[in-house]
Order: sequence, then C-alpha cells, then structure tokens
Amino acid sequence: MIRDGNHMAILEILHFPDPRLRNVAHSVETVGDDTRQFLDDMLDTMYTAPGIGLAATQVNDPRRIVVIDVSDAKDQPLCLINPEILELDGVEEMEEGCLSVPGFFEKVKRADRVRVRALDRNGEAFEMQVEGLLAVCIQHEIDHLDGKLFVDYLSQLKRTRIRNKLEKEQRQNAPAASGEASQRVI
Ligand code: GNR
Ligand code: NI
Repeated sequence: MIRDGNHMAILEILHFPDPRLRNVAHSVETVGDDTRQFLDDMLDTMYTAPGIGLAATQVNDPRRIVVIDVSDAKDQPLCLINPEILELDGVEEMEEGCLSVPGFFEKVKRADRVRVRALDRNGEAFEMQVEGLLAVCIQHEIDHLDGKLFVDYLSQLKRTRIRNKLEKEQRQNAPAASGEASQRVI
C-alpha cells in the first residue's frame, strides 16, 4: 500500500487470473473506525484508478464491502457494507470493464433494476432501488464479493484469450530478478 502522509491511501488492485479474486468475502460484524478508514482507502483507490466501483476482494481484503460512484462529477460516493440483493428485474446488456481485468470490455447481460439492502458507513441499514449503470455496477461488485468476475459470463474462448494476454503482460511487467538468466530478449 502507498500511504501519502495521513491523506490518500492507494491499495494494490489484483488482476485476473489471480486466484485471490476467487475468495468469497465475509460479512462485517461491526462497523467501526477501522471500517471507515478502509472505506476511505477504497474510495481513494477507486477514484485514482479511475473506476466507478471497487470491491474489497479486488484489494485482497476479505470483508463484504463495496464502494461505487457512477456520477459524472465523481461527487456521489456510495458505501455498501454487507450488500444483499433483494430483488432483480428486467434484462439489459451493457459493455463492462473491470479494474481487475484491465484493457478488456465486453457485453454482459444482467438485470436492469435492482433492490439492494446494505449497511452504510455508520452501520445503519438502508435499502435502495436502482436501475441502469448503477444497477449493473452493484451486481458487478457483489459478484466480486462472491469470487465472481465479469469474464465468467463470457465464452470460454474469450475468457482464455483474456487470461493468456493478461498473463503475458504480467510476465513482462514482473520485476526482473538480477542475473543473466532473467534478461529479456525482445
Ligand atoms: O470502472 C468500472 N467500470 C464498469 C463499467 C461497466 C460495468 C461495471 C464496471 S465496474 C468497473 C470497476 C470495477 O472493476 N469494479 O469492480
Ligand atoms: Ni470489477
């Protein structure tokens, strides 16, 4: 983690096919200052990335916590702790991307209206009924908490191609060990 004084904290985002993205997150028992600090770190990380959502699983944290901001001005942060989908309605297909699958965008079919219940940053339960991009984003983020990624909705061929390209990039970006054997030959 990079923490800039007591201001921003940018957490490292895991990339597919990291097996830690398959972890199933655990409910938060008590919402305290530690949770609120983590929410702020997640928001800093999401806005810096930049992305419209981030799930704790993506930064290798086991808590059921999601942050979202789909506003144009990036001034409407949403914090969802222990989010639960109460109702799904309608179908829509939207092009999705994911900070854990950088550089790939594919159409995914999901419900276009969602009723969700969660705890806010004070530990108070609330419900909301949302649609469109926010509905898609909430489903995408809750999937992360359950170890699921948008590439799981694609054909195996597409998923394999994405995995191979990202694995290749990760090998190329890996810090070079010292010594002749590790030298990169174009
Ligand atoms: O930044 C993001 N954009 C996005 C676009 C369409 C559908 C879902 C998303 S979520 C994504 C950020 C992310 O990876 N959240 O987990
Ligand atoms: Ni994602």
